[in-house]
Formats: sequence, structure tokens, C-alpha cells
Amino acid sequence: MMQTKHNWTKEEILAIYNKPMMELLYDAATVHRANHNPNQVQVSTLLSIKTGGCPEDCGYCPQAARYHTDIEGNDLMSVSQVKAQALRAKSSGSSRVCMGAAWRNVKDGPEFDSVLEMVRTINKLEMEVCCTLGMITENQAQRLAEAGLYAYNHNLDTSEDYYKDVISTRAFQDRLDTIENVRKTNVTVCSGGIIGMGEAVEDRAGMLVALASLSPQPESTPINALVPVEGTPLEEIAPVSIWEMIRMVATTRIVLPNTQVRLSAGRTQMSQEGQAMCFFAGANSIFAGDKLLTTPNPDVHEDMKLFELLGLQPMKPFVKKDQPQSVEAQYSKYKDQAEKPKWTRPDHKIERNELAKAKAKL
Ligand code: SAM
Ligand code: DTB
Ligand code: SF4
Repeated sequence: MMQTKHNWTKEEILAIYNKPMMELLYDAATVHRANHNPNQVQVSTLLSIKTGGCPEDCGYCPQAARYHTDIEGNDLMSVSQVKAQALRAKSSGSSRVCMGAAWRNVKDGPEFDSVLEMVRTINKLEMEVCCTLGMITENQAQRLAEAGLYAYNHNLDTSEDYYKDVISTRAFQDRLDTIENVRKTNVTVCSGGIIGMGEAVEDRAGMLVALASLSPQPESTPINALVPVEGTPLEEIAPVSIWEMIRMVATTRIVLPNTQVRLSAGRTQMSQEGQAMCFFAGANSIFAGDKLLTTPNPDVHEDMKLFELLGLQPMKPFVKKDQPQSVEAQYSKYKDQAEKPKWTRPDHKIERNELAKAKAKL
């Protein structure tokens, strides 16, 4: 097996990203075939277990309380609701459920205990369980691992430089710290980002430099195209072209050869042909189901028709890594620590975020 390279420079990555398209596709497909079965695609279903009302100011996000968007907020779902949704996802061909909460960070207490129970419940359905709950401490990561969590999603989202133009309520380093906490457990890391937020191509390369330097590299990497939502600071940004998405997927595949590259938000804007090019370029996972967290996603039957057309098969769960054991709550060796983690709050001002916040108050 080829040794994974962790010390990519921005220039090296830009040189790949900017290759003539046919060469880029050929190179990416070659790396893909050397490391994965090109006819298998992993299918995940997203479940927003707690929607809206988030205290953060992420410029892309419809769930930030400070912006006025049309989404309907919800308190934490119950374990039985989550189980019913997971069963639906399983019957439609998903091998993984990813539970998202609009939290800045996890707080120990009854809500986190309930999330741990959701993790045990889905793991018992023989599905991979992923959570994306914001920043977490090492103790919280250990508790999720003990409950049977398979993956934790925490995106770097963009380059360290551009991060400061998108989010003012936490720092890029906070993201890296959470990923490091997850790495101290046997939970796999899912981390990627968004393109089409007005960043330069250099920022896309910068994000890949940071992801590639993680050791080990993330086991999965979502590539989202911004879904511009009315009321958010990025509402008016023009959508990225499919060619940029293909270049980003291909470059990610080359720089992170072993990761599952997930075609994430933005698929409703992509043609079947465009998505097929992304699969050829090395994407081997999708989010399925008619909703992402709050925004629309292609119909699952349409996705399955596309799979059939292309001869793609949904991947079975636990192909890459064995199913974790779930320890029941009463046998847990970890306790609430009522920790006060030192997550930063840089609180610098981002003009477009301030404007969107002011508009929401009118
Ligand atoms: N609150 C947690 C956090 O931020 O890590 C978890 C949920 S958050 C919604 C998960 C990811 O969704 C973000 O990191 C971002 O990559 C993606 N996301 C949010 N809004 C998006 C949008 N409008 N378009 C594309 N991706 C988006
Ligand atoms: C990821 O990278 N994309 C997903 C998942 N991880 C949590 C979320 C996409 C959200 C798109 C906007 C929305 O539906 O609210
Ligand atoms: Fe909150 Fe996550 Fe949305 Fe940021 S991306 S506002 S942290 S839910």
C-alpha cells in the first residue's frame, strides 16, 4: 500500500486542482481505484435531532438563532422518534445515520444522556452511527465511543484564513481541538467543508492542507456546496459550478486517498451527469433522504435509480471498521464531569454577519 502523505503544500494542491480536467479526472480515478471499490457508494441519512436556535454565527447556517430564516426550530427529539427514523433510513438502503444538533458544544446532563441512548439504540439496529453536536471534550468523546458511536462529524469548513470571514464566535483551532479529542477514542473522524462561500481556490487548497495533515487523516470527508438560505449572511452568493465541485472532489480524493469522500449539501442543484462525474472523480458516499438537516435533498428513489443506471451498489455497514460494542448506561465507566471547557470566543466582527443579524431584528 502507498504511504499516506501528510505534508502537502498549498502550491502542490493548487497544481492538482488546476490540472487540465481530463488529467485531473484520470489521476483521481486512478487513486480511487487503487484504494476503493469504485462501484460501491456509502449511503448516510441525516437526522436533525435538535433544530435551530444555535448561539453561533456561522455565516452559512440557517440554524443560527441570530439570523432570520424560515426554518422551524425543534427541541431534542425523543429516543423512540429517532429509532423510528433510523429504521426508515435502514429500509431505504442507508448504512449510516448521522444525527445533527444545532449546538455550539455538548453540555453534560439529561440531553446528552439522551443522545447517548440514541447512539446505543441505532448501533443495535446494526447501522453505523455518526453524531455532529458541535465541540466536545475528551470525556464526552469517550462517552460517545462507549455508547457505540462509529463516527463524529466536525468540519473544518474552509481554510484557517477564510474561517475568520465566516464565523466570529469560535476559532479554527477549536475545531482542531475537538477533532483531537475524538482521535483519543476509537470513534472515526468525519471532517470536510463547504465550497461556494465566496472563498478563493487557495482557501479550498488551504482546507485540504489542514485535513491532509491530520494523522491519521479523516476516515470520511464531506464536500458540501453552499446551500444559500435567505436570511443568512451568505444568502446572495452565486452557486458554485459543477466543474468546481468535480475539481474539489477529485483533488480531495488525491490528497486524502483513503477517506470516504461524501457528496454532501448541494446535490439538488447537480445533474445526474454531474454527480456521475463526481463518483468517477472519487466521491464514494452521499447523504440520502429528502432532507439534509433543514434544506431539501434529492428524493431517495431518484438516487437509487441513478445508482442502478451507473451500476453502483450501496455499501454495507461496518465494511471499513468493525461494529463497536455499546456499553449500557448503568455500566458506564465515565461520569458527567461538569467541565467548563476553554473553547474560545474570539468575537471579532464580520460585517456581513452583523448586517444579517441587524436585518433579522427589523
Ligand atoms: N453545530 C454543529 C457544528 O457546527 O459542528 C453540527 C451541525 S452543523 C449544521 C454541520 C455542518 O453542516 C457544518 O459544519 C457545515 O459544514 C454544514 N452546513 C451548515 N449549513 C450549510 C449550508 N447552508 N450549506 C452547506 N453546508 C452547510
Ligand atoms: C456535512 O458536512 N453536511 C451535513 C452534515 N455534515 C451534518 C449538513 C448539511 C447541512 C446543509 C444545510 C441544512 O440542511 O441545514
Ligand atoms: Fe450552530 Fe453548527 Fe449552524 Fe454553526 S453550523 S450555527 S454551530 S448549527
